[in-house]
Amino acid sequence: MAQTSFELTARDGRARRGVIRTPRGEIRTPAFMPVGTAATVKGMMPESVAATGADILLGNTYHLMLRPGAERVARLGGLHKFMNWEKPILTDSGGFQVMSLAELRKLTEEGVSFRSHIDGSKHMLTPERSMEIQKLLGSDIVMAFDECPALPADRDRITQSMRLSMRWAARSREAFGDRPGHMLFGIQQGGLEEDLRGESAEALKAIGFDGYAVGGLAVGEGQEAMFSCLDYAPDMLPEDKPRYLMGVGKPDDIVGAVKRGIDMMDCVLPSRSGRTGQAWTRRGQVNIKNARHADDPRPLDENCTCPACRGYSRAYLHHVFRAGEMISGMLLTWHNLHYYQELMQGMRSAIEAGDFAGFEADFHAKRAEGDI
Ligand code: PRF
Ligand code: ZN
Repeated sequence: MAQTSFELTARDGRARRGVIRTPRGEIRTPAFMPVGTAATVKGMMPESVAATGADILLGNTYHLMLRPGAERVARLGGLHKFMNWEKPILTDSGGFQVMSLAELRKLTEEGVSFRSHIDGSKHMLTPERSMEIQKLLGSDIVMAFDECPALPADRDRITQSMRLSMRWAARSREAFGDRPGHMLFGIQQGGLEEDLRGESAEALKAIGFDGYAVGGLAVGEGQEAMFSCLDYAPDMLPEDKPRYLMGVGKPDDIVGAVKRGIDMMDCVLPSRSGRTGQAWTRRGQVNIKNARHADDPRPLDENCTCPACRGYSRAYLHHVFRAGEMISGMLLTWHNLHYYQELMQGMRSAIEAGDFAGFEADFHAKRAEGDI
């Protein structure tokens, strides 16, 4: 019997409400996955991440293979045990991070060789090695190994890169094998070219995956271009499988993506911006560094039930940020992740109620009012 499944429970327009079932728990979709790159969501205890409402975390092949090493994590009982997170984990396959972080990269048909950004040591990632690492980590949702060109890129470059990614997708599928309880997702590429997105979708469907990601977006093209692509790209993928938009995004990107049929997303934004003094609220972005908060006894958002908003004033959050105290990043990250999860819950409820349009209108109206 298959130990994983995806069920769609409601739809409203192109927006979808569903559930992914895995042996480690259910993932309510649309889902936002906090990023736990180095076996931690920076500044958060795993139980706190769970308390924000997250059903699943994202981990990274690239970072974990370099430090502490996939074989070591496996010897220590796998990533879930290592980081004390028992719910599902999705791992990215590494190619994207190699291209943005590693040094002396060399791309061939076989894979990509590179030097570590940490200590300069030499490594090679191939579809086969990426599948092996993700298995050693014990990832529940494994991503196919792909290449993602930065945009803008010329059509020829995007075509060659997409076709290479599709050959790697077939090798990923072959190397992954049959692993009950674990899912393998393919990644659509093709830049902003509709026909290439279509060719990529057909190649992936012919191979057959448990879920399908839209890759290659949010790489410098801007929101309008990304939405134009999302007007057609998700519909090229199988209806009955989860669709994951990789590396997205700001709250308004997320709402626009869900409206266009996306079921899963991840982004470092809520956690990273928490550490740089940026908070996200229903009224938009708040920069806690700003001097206007220094005497403000009110919480970041009086309607928010997170620990940062229940227990602390803007004045305090401003002070601890200015003073460089660790609690600053902890509280703002908690608030931001709580806000993101509340946004997802709001969309899930709106889809169930058949009122995604009403949700979207409220979302934009509240932001237009601006911070109090
Ligand atoms: N491929 C992989 N990881 C990714 C991307 C991709 O295209 C993106 C693009 N936004 C983020 N993370 N494997
Ligand atoms: Zn809050």
